[in-house]
Amino acid sequence: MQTIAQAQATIQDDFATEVLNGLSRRPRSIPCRFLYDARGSELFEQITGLEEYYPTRTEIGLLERHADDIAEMAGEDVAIVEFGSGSSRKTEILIAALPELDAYVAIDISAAALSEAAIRLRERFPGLEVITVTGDFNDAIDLPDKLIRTRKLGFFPGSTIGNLGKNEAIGFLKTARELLGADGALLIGVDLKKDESILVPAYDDSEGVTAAFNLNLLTRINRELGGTFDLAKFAHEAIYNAEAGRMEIYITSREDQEVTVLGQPFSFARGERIHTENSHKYALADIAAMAEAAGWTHARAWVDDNNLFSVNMLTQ
Ligand code: AVJ
Repeated sequence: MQTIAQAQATIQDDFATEVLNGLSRRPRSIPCRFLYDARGSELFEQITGLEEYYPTRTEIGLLERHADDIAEMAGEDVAIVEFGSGSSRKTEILIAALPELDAYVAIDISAAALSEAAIRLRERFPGLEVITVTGDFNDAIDLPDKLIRTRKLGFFPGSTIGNLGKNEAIGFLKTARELLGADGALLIGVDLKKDESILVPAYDDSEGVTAAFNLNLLTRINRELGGTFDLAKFAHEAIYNAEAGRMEIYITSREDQEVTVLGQPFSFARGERIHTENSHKYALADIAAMAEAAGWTHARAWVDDNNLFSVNMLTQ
């Protein structure tokens, strides 16, 4: 067993290693999971309420509209296992629709988000067993032994799968399939391909919340790794890469400059970028193909009237 202090030191170490490696390679890139410190998670919550950011409200609309269908496919005496649960707001819709729910397992990298959500859910659903697991859902996860025989419905909303590359996404779907077991299912929200005129503002909003979310990574590096980034000298950039079918998020240097992190110098030319996130967009046929490549059956997809977003039920 690790102590909390040891676990925190490991996490810190991982951040230091990833940032130093990420700033040293070309093109520069830092894994997007580091965007979600306490402030980053708060800013992401704000993003989900933005007019330009259609995914959250569209997915919530789909879950509400089709809750009964979803519940029927899920069946009774099932446990929900959520990958990257965040605020668990969407899960509340599912839990309310699944009266015979055995347990809810919430997995997230933010301990703060987990405990806040657990308190709220235990209050709203007093009979429900809420189990929190702090960790990266891409890593191996140990479910409590008592859930071994319980049928499991995985829940992976928000198009978080879009952060992964296509092969990584298939890898995740395979791992989830093993964790959820032979009688498990997976309910997964996936953002759909659409016109750039909708996509770009969704990742570069007029209020600058997404910019603050992205640039907060530099604030985190300054605080946790003794970085010297001047935020005024960097800009948020969001572009659609049509060939790769994804939004790409960057932090771009506004001028030639030098920055140090953990005492190590890094020089930036004007216009030089740090790649901080990918958000892949898929057609329904791509989703079915990825699911099948991972051994799942693409049993059903629910899509809104504007074809913005999809909620998909994968079964064995
Ligand atoms: C949490 C990965 C689904 O890609 O839409 C939103 C993250 N980044 N705005 C997304 C995000 C900038 C979001 N995901």
